[in-house]
Amino acid sequence: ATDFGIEKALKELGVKDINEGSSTGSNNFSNGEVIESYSPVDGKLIGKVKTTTKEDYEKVMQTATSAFKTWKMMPAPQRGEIVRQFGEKLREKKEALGKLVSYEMGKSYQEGLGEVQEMIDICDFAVGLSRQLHGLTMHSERPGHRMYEQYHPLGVVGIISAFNFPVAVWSWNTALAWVCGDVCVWKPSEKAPLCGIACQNIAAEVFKANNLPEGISCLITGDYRVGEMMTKDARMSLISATGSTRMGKIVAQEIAARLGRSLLELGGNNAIIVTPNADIKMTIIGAVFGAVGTAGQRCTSTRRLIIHESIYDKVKEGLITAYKQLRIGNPLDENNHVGPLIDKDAVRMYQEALEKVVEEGGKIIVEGGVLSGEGYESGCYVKPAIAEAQPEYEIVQHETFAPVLYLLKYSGDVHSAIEIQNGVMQGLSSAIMTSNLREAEAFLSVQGSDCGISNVNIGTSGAEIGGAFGGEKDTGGGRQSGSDAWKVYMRRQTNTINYTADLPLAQGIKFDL
Ligand code: UN1
Repeated sequence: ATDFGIEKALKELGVKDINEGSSTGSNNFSNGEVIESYSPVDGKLIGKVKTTTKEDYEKVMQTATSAFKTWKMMPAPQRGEIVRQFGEKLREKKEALGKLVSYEMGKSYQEGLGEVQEMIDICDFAVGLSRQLHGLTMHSERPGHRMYEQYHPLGVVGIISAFNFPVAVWSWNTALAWVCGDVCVWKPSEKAPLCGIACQNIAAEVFKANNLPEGISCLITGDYRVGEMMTKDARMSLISATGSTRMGKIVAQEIAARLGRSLLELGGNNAIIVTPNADIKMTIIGAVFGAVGTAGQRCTSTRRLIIHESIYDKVKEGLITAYKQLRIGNPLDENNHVGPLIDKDAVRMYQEALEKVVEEGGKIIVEGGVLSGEGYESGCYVKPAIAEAQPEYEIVQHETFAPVLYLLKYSGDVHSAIEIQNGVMQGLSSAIMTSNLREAEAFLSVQGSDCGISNVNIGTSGAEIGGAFGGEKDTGGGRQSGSDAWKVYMRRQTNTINYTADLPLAQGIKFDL
């Protein structure tokens, strides 16, 4: 049996001989308990990593704060040049890193490559941005005065990321933060620590080649206890956290208690509205990729299909046929569409969701189940399932991080569908399938979708890095990646300069001495 080039990739990324949890890059401060990283692909142990203790954390923060002193003084376009080099390194390591992502996290190799491509793209974006960290110039109400604003580096940015995008989410934050002049301390998911080490190694190489302190990028490892060291630490100027709503609520409160700044990108409960004017073929492809891609473990995964009654049966039949063609198995084998879930806990939550929907009165139309036998030894492979349900079911209101799709029927016009779509606590991604202009525009209008991402004739997942990524309500309100998301990584300063010999006061206030 082939190992799909895994050994070679691990070696290339410097994560081959990680035992008893040694390296977190050359910037290695982790001396705590050992966490083991098992691959959901074949159940094998990939490596052991030590977690960060309180003392280790202090050292990391000293390294980071001292690196900030150097880094913030470098002109932004020069910082952009470093990020350009980092992007080049990622191009060299794309196959290896894509493979590690696939092996440690379980998404398909194609999607692993796609994730590294998102890293490369955000680097390109950040390089351009490094010459465009613009502020505005305003007209002062006072004669002989000039008023403008500028953006300064913020400080240490803490990044807490989830297992499902174990490398890309870090890069969206870090590439922007770096050109903005910040240094980063990253806590990758304890479920994918080797991806973190691989990225740190790549970044360290670039900093070293440029005689810059590696503390510009720091890695810490562990679970929520390490996360708590970050959230409670006033030296963390910003914490960007991606993960569950449950985690986000805890993190947000801890940061708010010290009036810190947070950027949250949390759960979704994403829906596609399928109107009578939808292109059915396109709908099926978009819905199936959205629901089963990454085994339903994207925060943008399609969870709900809101289908008009007039085409309901047609869409349902199309989905059943498509699901029959899905090949589930080793994600490194490019013949397979669906890989494993991240671990057995995830499998249990998937099973519970299927039980719950039936309990609530739903009807399973594509049977789920856990796969066993040859190729499925890890116990993490499950069959993507579809259930017919009602919008108000508790389980439908809830984000289950697995390939479970709920079909909901609507009657009436597009506004009834929008009401169902908005009738959940989450507000990340949404889509409508229609070739009718009125329906499409209504969906995007003020009466339309309440999500951070709203698409027409595209599924809910697979957003490009150029747009701002994130959503409203329980999704946390933060925006990462493109557009002007960079502003949260900087501090804004308003400057007013008086170039006359008089001192007129604003608002025309008289104050004569
Ligand atoms: C996530 O699942 O945390 O839009 C991010 C997408 C990807 C990012 C998902 N570009 O599906």
